[in-house]
Amino acid sequence: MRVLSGIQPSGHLHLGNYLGALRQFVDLQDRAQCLFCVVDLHALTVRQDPAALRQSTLEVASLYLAAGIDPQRAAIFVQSHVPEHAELGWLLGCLCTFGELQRMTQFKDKAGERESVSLGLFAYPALMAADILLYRASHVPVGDDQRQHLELTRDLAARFNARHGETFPVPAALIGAVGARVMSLQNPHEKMSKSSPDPRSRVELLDTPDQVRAKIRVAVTDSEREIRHDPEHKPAVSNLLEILALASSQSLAELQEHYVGLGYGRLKQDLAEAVVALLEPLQARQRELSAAPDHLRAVLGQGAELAHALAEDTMRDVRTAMGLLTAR
Ligand code: ATP
Ligand code: LTN
Repeated sequence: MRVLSGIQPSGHLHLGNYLGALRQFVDLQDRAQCLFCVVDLHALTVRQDPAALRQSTLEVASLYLAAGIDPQRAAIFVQSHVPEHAELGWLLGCLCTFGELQRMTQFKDKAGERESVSLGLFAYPALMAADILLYRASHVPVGDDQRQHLELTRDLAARFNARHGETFPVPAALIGAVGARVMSLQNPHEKMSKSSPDPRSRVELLDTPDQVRAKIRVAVTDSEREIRHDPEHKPAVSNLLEILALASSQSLAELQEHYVGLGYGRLKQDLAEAVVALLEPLQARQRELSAAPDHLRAVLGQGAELAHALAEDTMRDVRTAMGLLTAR
């Protein structure tokens, strides 16, 4: 089993990134060869401030470590440190059709919000497929929103193999049963996202305990007072229950029973304290790491070296298979 996944340094990480992705990364490192990448080239598909992007890249890397990824067991690296990502992204872009990219819902959502749309934003899924196939990954842990991109990656792998000979395994998505789609605290019909303009919509992993409490206190709820898990009729309360289930390691059934006769205020108080407790050890480790930037740089250097060796190997096969002439 070889695992690859990535998170964009496009802002501050939030509970959705943790529960949908990062938490799974930590569990997988004992069972598989793992590569976790900070996908800075993907962040550039929308406009970024250069200094903020550099800062955010280091912050995401430090949160990988703070969450419990062990650099002795898993490679942690920055996408742009391995230039083969961009090269394979181009080659896969030549296999991928305009129609396929036009059907991507993430593209439609993100393009709809802005007046100017970059070629990079359109080609984003081809680069993501390259991230995965470059390491011949077999499994990709992601949140539910990435399902469609993974399907396209699988199609591209199969298409490449059919046209150019068996080169890539067809990778499988690993999507958790709970936590794969954490919703906004302000609109339970939208996913929690780094780029939402309303900071109250998300709990960030580096929020202070008081910020966490305040955001949960003003989270929207549903009509009627009953606390039950019913995403269709009670989307907001169901979202709070799911987050609480994960943060406190209790089942939804246990929680539902516990809250019979209790009100939303109580649920929110308990949730706030559970989230504060979940984040506290992670924040303590992150503070230590940010005080030792050389250590983080060394981890990223070592990760890039390992990743680069694997990437070079794949690219030799890919260039030959596609008919590119070797330089000598
Ligand atoms: P942006 O808002 O800038 O698009 P994002 O918050 O969606 O960013 P990504 O970097 O695109 O974050 O995603 C990193 C990982 O976190 C992916 O595996 C993605 O599926 C997962 N993820 C993102 N948001 C959520 C969410 N609300 N619930 C569960 N998983 C999520
Ligand atoms: N598209 C992903 C981020 C991402 C990714 C990857 C995830 C880029 N490359 C490779 C898994 C594997 C997102 O979360 N928006």
